[in-house]
Amino acid sequence: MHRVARTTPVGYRLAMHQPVIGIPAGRMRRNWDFDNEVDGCGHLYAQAVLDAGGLPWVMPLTTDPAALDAMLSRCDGLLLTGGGDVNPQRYRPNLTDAERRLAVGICDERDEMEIHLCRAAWQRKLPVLAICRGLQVLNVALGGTLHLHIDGHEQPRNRWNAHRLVWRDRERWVNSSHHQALDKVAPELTVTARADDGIVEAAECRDGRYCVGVQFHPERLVAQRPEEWRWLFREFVDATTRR
Ligand SMILES: [Mn+2]
Repeated sequence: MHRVARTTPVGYRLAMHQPVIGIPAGRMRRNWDFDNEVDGCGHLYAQAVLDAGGLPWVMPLTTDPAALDAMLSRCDGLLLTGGGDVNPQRYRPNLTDAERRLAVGICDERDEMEIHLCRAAWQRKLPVLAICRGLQVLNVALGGTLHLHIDGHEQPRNRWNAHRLVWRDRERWVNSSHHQALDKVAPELTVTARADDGIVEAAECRDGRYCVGVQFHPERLVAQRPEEWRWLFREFVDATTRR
């Protein structure tokens, strides 16, 4: 795989062997084509991958393991995006009704797809960047659990400076659009950033491969403050070219 030059125009970069970054879609549930629902991902995720020199590929929802393995075999990296809650039955077997009511926006099909992709990517040592729900899915897929609800991290507006954290030896300000967070951290992951209240904001693998999860939304931060946040998607896309 070629290393992608940063200063060349997008058209030139598209002509080269760009690393393909698989982005599992969410179900949008727009009923504009009778029962033919729409699968998609937020524009800023794809834009951030393009900006970093990767070729984003939105993977439509399916739970067929053979299809998922075939899709993943075409990917150089996997980007897991934000969305609704993981069905808590996946990590908490004796769920009460009150606990069940805390979950928002469950899509079992998407859980199934993304958990399968996480485990398959892990086996293949495929680079993974997991954002918000993506970090939560990754943690559950690798054996961790989640807090069903936390206070103070669901900002009504898309503020770039909702709260601070220290990550990669620097103080940074991040946005915050989540009402769940990592509880028991999966054995393969280690916490690398927490908010001041102790909530896990970043977790990464222990063994040197590229597997990074963040609880905030860098795709929005890249759009708002590119000079501060471009490095993260570039680091991810660069890791896919080193395998
Ligand atoms: Mn937060």
